[in-house]
Formats: sequence, structure tokens, C-alpha cells
Amino acid sequence: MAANTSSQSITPQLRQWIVEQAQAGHAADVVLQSMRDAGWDEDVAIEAMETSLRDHLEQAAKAASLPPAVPVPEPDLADAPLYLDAGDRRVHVLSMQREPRVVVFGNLLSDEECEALIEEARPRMARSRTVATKTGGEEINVDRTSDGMFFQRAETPLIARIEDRIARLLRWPLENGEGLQILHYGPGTEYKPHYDYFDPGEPGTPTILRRGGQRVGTLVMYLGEPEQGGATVFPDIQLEVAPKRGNAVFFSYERPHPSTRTLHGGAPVLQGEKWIATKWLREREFA
Ligand code: PD2
Ligand code: ZN
Repeated sequence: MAANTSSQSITPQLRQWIVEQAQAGHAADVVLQSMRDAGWDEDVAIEAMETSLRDHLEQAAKAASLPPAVPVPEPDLADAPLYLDAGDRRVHVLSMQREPRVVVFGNLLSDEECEALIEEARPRMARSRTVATKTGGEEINVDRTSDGMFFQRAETPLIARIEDRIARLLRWPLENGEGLQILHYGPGTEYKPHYDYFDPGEPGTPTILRRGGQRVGTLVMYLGEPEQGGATVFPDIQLEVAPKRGNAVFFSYERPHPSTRTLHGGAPVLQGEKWIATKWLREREFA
């Protein structure tokens, strides 16, 4: 960091050296004295310290800043209702919390609807794929050992009816929903904890977002209950939701960031079989 007395210009190397001194815990007056000892003019040294540290702090704050929050789906829980009118069905509110927003519903689906969804999906089940944010395509994921398939939106009258119900319940446009996904877990299979939003830092994410924008909410509906295990778990808030047939868990995330504390997974099924239908909701029309 010896001063070039002819020009005394503030080089990137000098700026980096100043930041490193501050990071190492050296006081400003000590750093200034070392610069003077090395031949730096005092005014230039002070200016170099001020600008280098200010710019460094600004960059660090930017790097740590959160992506902006966007509107999310949300059931109308303003008056602490026990039941919600979802159009063709009276849905039960079994539990709710605000931060993060997690709501457990009962009676969202009838036993007959659960059975029919399983039977419509069964012939098309294959090892689950997840969206590959590295490429924007799809991939087999070792973190998800279930079998799965996607329905088209409104693919059958039953699915159209359930999608209408969900749109009413969560007050979110039908068109913003992805097609219903059916997942089947046998004993020993699980879905390791993950976030449902697409990681903004991954190279394939911009391609994925062109269709409908980010995911902003998830509704996991339980179609078939195992005898043991298979809860939907939220490790950050130490919540476990029992996979009871006809019930569902809903959660939303207003920014694609772990600060939403919406990390969640499907705990291993210990005995029996678990079937779910997942509805992921996007910011905009998913066409
Ligand atoms: O099966 C589940 O409980 C589960 C857990 C985590 C489902 C999903 N994620 C999902 O479909 O996103
Ligand atoms: Zn998930």
C-alpha cells in the first residue's frame, strides 16, 4: 500500500486494503496513521477511507436486501371464522397462524372426491420430477421419492369443480393456478424439506418465471392417509400437519426468500400409503 507520491490516486488495490483493515478490526485512526507512514497525503488518505468503506457497506446492504414482496393468495380469516364458504362446500378452519401464514383446512374434499382423484391419477403415475432451476426443464430428484403426475387445469369435471373451490377459498384467480399434481408415497418414501418458490439465484429460473411468474402459495390436499408417518413438516416453525384425508394445509410466501420460513417437507411414510394433491399458485396467469 505504499503511496505513489507523484499521483496519489485511489486505486482498487488501496480500496480493498482499506476494507480488509476495517474487517480485521483495526480502528480508523490506526489505519490512517499507517497510510501516512507509507507516504499518503492525509487528505487523500481520509477521502480514500471514507469512500472505500461507504461503497463497501452499500454493496453489502444491497447483497443482503430482500427481493420485493408481492400480493399472495389468502383465505378470508379476518373475523376468525370456524367455516369458510368455498362456493359448493363449507370448509372448516382447523388451525391458522400468521407469520408465516399457514392454515389447516378440514372438509375441503369429500371421501368420494379423494377416491376419484386417486383413481383418475393412478394409471398415469410415474416417478416424480421436479422443476430443474439449473436448466428450466424437469428432472428426477433424489429428494423426492414419491410417484406423481400432473393434470391439466380443468382436465375433468371433478378437477374443474375442485379448482373453482380452491379459487374461492384462497381468493386467487383460477388462471394463476398450475395444474393439480397428484403424489403417491409408499412406506419409506418422503419429500425432503424445500421451498416451493423458484430460487432467483438459479440460472433456469428466469425461463420458468416467464410462464406465470413466481409461485406465491401452496395448497397440499390429503387424499389418502397412511397409518403412520407422512406429516407435512415445517422445520423453521416446528409444525407438523397430520395427513388426514379430506384435509389440506395452505401456506403462502410473499417473496422468494428463506426469511418467509416456509421451508417444508413430507416426512417419511412409516406405514401405509399417502396420497396428496398439490395446487401451486403463481403471481400471474399460468397459461
Ligand atoms: O407431501 C407433502 O406433505 C409435501 C411436502 C412438501 C408436499 C409438498 N411439499 C409439495 O407438493 O410441494
Ligand atoms: Zn413443497
